[in-house]
Amino acid sequence: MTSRRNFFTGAAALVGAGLVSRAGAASLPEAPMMASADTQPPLAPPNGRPYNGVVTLNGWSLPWRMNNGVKEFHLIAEPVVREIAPGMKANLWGYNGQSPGPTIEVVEGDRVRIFVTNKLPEHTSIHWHGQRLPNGMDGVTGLTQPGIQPGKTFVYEFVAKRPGTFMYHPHADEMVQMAMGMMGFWVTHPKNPAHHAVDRDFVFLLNAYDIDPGSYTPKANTMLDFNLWTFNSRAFPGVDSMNVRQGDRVRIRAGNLTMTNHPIHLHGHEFEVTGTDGGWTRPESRWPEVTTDIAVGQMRAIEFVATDPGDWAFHCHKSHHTMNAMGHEVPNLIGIDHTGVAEKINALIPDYMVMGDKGGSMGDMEMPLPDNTLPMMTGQGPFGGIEMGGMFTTVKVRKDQKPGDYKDPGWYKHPAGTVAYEWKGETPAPVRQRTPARQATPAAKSRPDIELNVRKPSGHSGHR
Ligand SMILES: [Cu+2]
Repeated sequence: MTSRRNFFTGAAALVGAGLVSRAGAASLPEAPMMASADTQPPLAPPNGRPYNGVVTLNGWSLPWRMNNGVKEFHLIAEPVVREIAPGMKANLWGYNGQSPGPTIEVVEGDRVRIFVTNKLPEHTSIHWHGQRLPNGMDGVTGLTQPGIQPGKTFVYEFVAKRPGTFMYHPHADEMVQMAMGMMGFWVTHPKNPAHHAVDRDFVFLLNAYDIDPGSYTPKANTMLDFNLWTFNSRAFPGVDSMNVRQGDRVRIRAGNLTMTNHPIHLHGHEFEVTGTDGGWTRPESRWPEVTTDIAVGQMRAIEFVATDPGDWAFHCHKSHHTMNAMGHEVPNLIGIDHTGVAEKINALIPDYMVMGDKGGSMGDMEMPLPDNTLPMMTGQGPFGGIEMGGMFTTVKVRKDQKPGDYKDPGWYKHPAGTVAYEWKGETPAPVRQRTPARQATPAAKSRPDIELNVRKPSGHSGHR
């Protein structure tokens, strides 16, 4: 690990929260660092105007200092080591010790000054995705500013005019820098904290990496064939659960900085899309859904009332995005008798397993893995293997979760009689539909059972 800082083990994960240093306001603000990939509690604003803080899934919010009424932040662009899930670390590029970088939270109307120090081996910039700002603060290398060269610090300054959901990322060698994990979340809270108030407000970015099993560094030129699909650069079971109190109004905001769309699906509740990249949606424009597609470069805020206790799955509905590192050249052998094939392959490759003739279920199988990779489908639940990884987590709704408490309450304890159970009686063969006698032909009669008769339409009169 080349650039890993030495943190005091056991000390608070957050190092150097940003107060005005003794050197005075003329100096750079401190750049707090985060040593942990755990979800941090919301950052209570120590100064400035009040707001209801967000919780970044497996992330944190960046402290600031006030300098003559200006909120000053300091981002360090640098190589980091990110734990993708227990058992796998990746050499990424990020900000202030983690990838994605810290969430930046400001209030509508705040004057914001962000110092960006570049500790990468190549130039960078930061684009403040979605913001209204002076053109020269937009962060597009070559178009609105020169690149920030290694070792240099640039200053961005603008008024956060529009409340809503934003992201930040480089506009400099962006294929490489975003493939390496350079991105972060930004929330501009409304001036009046009562506007759009919710009980829990979770944020995360959708991202993807292509890291060969056993290696540590993403392949930067991959366009579609990623093998790690992540929420905030974490793959399930490394993604924390979102823990809420029954009856809470819950908002979840996600921004998509991958190169494909993600239909994000919530179990057990309907939600409405209350915010997009461009701001809050008008209440009369909303409709209920259980899945919303988030296209590339988009942000969505969904809201629902957590009425029903339980451990509710929350995941991307593309099944390949709820898997971890895998090869895609795996033939589908369902229904094919491959007795003997595995033995022959085992003679060449010990411990090889063939995708099953009864389906692919591997949740409870253990195939030896190279170091530093994750099994394809791994998470363990209270009833066994969850058989998913990647873009998957849970919303845990509990009656006794205290307001403001984000701790994981453990697995849901189901009331008696509310869990699907095994039928222990007789299981007779299914009754199939008989061909009606008036349609029966001698040929049909010779077949034992016919499940379906299809009558084809004649002519095209209906197609005008
Ligand atoms: Cu997806």
